[in-house]
Amino acid sequence: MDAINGSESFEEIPYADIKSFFDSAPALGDAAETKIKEELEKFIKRNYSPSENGTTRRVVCVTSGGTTVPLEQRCVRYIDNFSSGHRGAASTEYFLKAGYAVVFLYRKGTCQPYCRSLPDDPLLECFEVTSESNITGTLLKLPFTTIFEYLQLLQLLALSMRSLGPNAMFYLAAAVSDFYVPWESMAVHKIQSASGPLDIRLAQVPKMLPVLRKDWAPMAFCISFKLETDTKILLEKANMALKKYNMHMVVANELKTRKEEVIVVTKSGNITIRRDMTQAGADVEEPLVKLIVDRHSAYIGSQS
Ligand code: 9Z3
Repeated sequence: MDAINGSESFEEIPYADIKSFFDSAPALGDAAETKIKEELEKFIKRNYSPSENGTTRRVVCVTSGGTTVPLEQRCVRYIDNFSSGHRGAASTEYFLKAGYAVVFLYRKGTCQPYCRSLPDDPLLECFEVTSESNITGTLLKLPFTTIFEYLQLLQLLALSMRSLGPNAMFYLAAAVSDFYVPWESMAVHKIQSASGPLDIRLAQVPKMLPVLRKDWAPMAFCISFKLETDTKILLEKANMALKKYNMHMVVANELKTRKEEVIVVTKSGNITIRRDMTQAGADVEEPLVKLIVDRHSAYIGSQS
């Protein structure tokens, strides 16, 4: 089997579950969807189309922060997935430095590129960008909150980036909910405490990674992250994700040590990346992004 491309057959993709997830998800809205599509098209054209400015940049979609699962349609309460967004924000800076154009798909209110060391001060929230998206020359920021928004945006993005072939990359550092309350079975109004203890049944979020690889952007270079708190199962789970979802690389990390060390799992072996403890301010993202950029170059070379 080809070590980089991976010519294994995909596991059975749950198309029916995926369709019902998207069909029942609250829509982003026609206006918002059109605006995002236009921005993406402009961004990709500006950075990728050589006729625009003479240079062709690779484009990476970095996802960052955790998704929420609302418990009520008029949401007062929700379940959250842990992620400060530090990994995504830091990695975005290094991808930009390496010459990539970055679409930063991030959870509202989490860590932003070039603002990583700002203190965690609620006052700073007042200065948060309030527009739906935020675009500069080589950085396009798109915010999400819920699992519904995140997956719809990821699909939109993947379909827009499909035309870039192997020059597109997905770096999926966001912490994505595994379980959710389907919209149609969700309480409309605030759940009342007078009714006694609350029983909630959560459905499984259908796995979108195999469909991203197979249908949405089949030529893109795809890196997913695997987070565990039990080190004993971390590598086994990361290996499973690599094979089951046909990822090019899976970055395995443990919650407690995630800022010190990650293990990059590939079909040709594992690579441990550690933060350089002798260097003040060094992080694990710099060597991680360097390795990934090198592997992406090899991948592009193998496709041409
Ligand atoms: C990660 O594993 C990220 O590295 C962290 C980064 C969320 C731990 P921080 O944002 O932390 O710097 O505070 N992200 C992926 C987590 C995830 O939900 N992975 C899924 C899984 O493990 C697969 S897509 O099942």
